[in-house]
Amino acid sequence: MQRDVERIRNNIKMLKIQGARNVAKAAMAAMGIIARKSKAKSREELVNELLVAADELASTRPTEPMLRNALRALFADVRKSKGDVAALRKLVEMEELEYFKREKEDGERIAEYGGRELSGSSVILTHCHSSLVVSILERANELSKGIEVICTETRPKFQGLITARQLSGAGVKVTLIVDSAVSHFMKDVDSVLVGADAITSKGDLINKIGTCGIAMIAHEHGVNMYSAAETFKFDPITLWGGIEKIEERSPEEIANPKRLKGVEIRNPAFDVTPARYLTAYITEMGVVTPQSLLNVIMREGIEKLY
Ligand code: RUB
Repeated sequence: MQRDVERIRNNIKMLKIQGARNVAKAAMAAMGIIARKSKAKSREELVNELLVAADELASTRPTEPMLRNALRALFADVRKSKGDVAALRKLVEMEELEYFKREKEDGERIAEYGGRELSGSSVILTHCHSSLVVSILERANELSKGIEVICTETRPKFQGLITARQLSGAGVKVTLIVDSAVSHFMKDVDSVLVGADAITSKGDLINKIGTCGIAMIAHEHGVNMYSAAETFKFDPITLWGGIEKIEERSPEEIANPKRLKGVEIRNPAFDVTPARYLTAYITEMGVVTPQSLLNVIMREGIEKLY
């Protein structure tokens, strides 16, 4: 069991599991593994094992509120529950299943809303790899006479190649470009669509490094800028002025520091795009402007985020 959970944790850290949704799903799967395989003899012992693992998983990617929200929602129900260790095992397994079911349904809804919203765009630019973006673009391709997608390669870890491969495999026309070519191609683009790692109470978007620059270029060209995101990407700490922490990854992902003596290498994984550069979030509740997203989340019940 320990090894399974450690494997999940390392795969998240090494980006073998990447993208906010996949990371949150992997963490919930780890909770399920513990519930099924732990040798804990009492409820307290099992809660403790779950908490230690959840803490370690949550620290793997600091800029992932979806991961934290999923774990927080699980522990809120654990706290409310009664019964012995066997009852707790069942509860955690059920929570895992429910999480997967809801995540799938939300994803399908977002693919449909997004597909319809973007089916009028012939050329769409995307950045990095988002599972939601891929399913929206596949749906838009089905609904229209065929779209063309421009994918950035997404330095330093080249997640854009995953997007390019998946879309091309699904029969979408794909062009791959280097990140710095975005401005050159923007005149041919109808819409930009990216994923989301976190959304703040002001409607600002935190996504893969480079997103903000792309949004500013899109704005300059009058091109629509969308982000696909479940409302579970909303970070409640930002309601009280908490600032989303931006993950800084190893310099080795960029260059070998030994060959660049005296040079500081910085490698932030994400950046913040102000709400004013975004046309709308494509969520499971519909296509919502960044300025009204918080109202929509509040109306639907913010308590699910605790
Ligand atoms: C991935 C990234 C994605 C979001 C959304 O960054 O920025 O746009 O996580 O993905 P990394 P999804 O590769 O560093 O994890 O829509 O699948 O949740």
